[in-house]
Amino acid sequence: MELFRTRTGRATRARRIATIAASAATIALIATGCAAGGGSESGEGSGAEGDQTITFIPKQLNNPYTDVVLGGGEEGAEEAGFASSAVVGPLDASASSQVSFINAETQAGTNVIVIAANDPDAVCSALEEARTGGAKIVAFDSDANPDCRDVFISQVVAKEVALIQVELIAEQIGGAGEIAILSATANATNQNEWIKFMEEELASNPDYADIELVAKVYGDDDDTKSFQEAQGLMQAYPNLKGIISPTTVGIAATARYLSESEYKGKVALTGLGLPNEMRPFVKDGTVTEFALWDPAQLGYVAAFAGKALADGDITGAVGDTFEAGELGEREIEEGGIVIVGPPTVFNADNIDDYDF
Ligand code: RAM
Repeated sequence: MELFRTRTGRATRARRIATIAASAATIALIATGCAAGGGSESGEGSGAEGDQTITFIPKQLNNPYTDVVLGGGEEGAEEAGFASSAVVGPLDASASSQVSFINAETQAGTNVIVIAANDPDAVCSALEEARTGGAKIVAFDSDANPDCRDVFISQVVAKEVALIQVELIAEQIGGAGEIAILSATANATNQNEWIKFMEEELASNPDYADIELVAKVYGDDDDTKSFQEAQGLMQAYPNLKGIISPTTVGIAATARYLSESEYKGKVALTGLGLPNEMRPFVKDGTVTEFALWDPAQLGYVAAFAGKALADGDITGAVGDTFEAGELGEREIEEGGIVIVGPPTVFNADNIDDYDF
C-alpha cells in the first residue's frame, strides 16, 4: 500500500468514502465494518484488543479533505486491528457542532474517539465525559485543548507550514504589497495556530517588511461563504496583491472566484489545497504554487495511535512510541504531539503526479 498516492495509486477508497459521505449527509453517520483484528492478549485499556471500536469525528462531513483523511483512517483502523470503525460528524464546522456526536459515542461505549476539533474548548467537557467512561481520545488535524485529549496527531509542524505559505505568497507578489488571509472558521485550532505564526513572521522578518497583511476573513469551510468572502476582499481592498487561504475549502472557492474574474493571474493565491481540486486552477494560470500533506496519512497514523492507547501500550506521554503500520514507528513529542510528515509544494511541474 502506498499512502502518499500518485495518480496511478490508491484513489478508490477515497472515492468510495466520498460517495458514502454524500449519500449519508442527512443522517450524518457512516458505519464501516472492519475485519476483526489479530490481537490475542487482553488489553490494559478499555475493551479486549480484538473487540475494540473506533469512531472518527471530523470537523465536518461534507468536505473533500475529510473524505481523504477518513480513507486513510479506515485503512489504519482495519490494519491496526479494530473490530469496527465508524465516522460521525456535523455538516458544518461550527464551534459546538460536535458535542452531541461525542455524547452519543460515550453512550455507545466506543473505545477510541478520533476528533478534529472545531473549537479547542467547546468539545472539552464532552470529551472528558467520554474519558471517564473509559474512552481514549485522539485529536487529529485540529487539536482539542490538550487537557481533554490523550494525544494530538498533527499533519505537520505548525510553524513550518505557516512559514511555507508566507514564503510562497512573498515570492508570488514580488516581495511587496497588500495581502489578506481567507481562513476556515474563526475558532479552528489548526488555522489559528498557523495564522499566529504567519503574523509573527510577517512582523519580524525583514524580508517581509514591504508586505502588509490588511485583512483576515473567515469562509467557515463553507464553499459559498468562502467564495463570497473572496469577492468581498477584492471589493474592499482594490490594491490587494495576494491571498493566503490555509484551508482546502477556502483556497478552492477563492481560486474559482479569481479564475472567473478580472483578477485572474493578477492577484496571487496560495495556501493549502488538495491537488485534485486545485489542478484546473494551476493549469489555467489562476494559481502558481500551494502546499499540503497527504491527508490519508493523517487518518492512518491517528488510528494506530488510538489502538496503542486502547491497548495500554502508550499513555500519550512524551517519548512514548508506537508502530503506525507501513508508516513506521512514531514518537510522541513535546505537548503530546505526533508529527506525521513534511508538507509538499505543488505546482504545474508536479501536480499531475498526485491523486488526492
Ligand atoms: C480544510 C480544513 C482542515 C485543514 C485543511 C488544510 O479542509 O480546515 O482542518 O487541515 O483545510
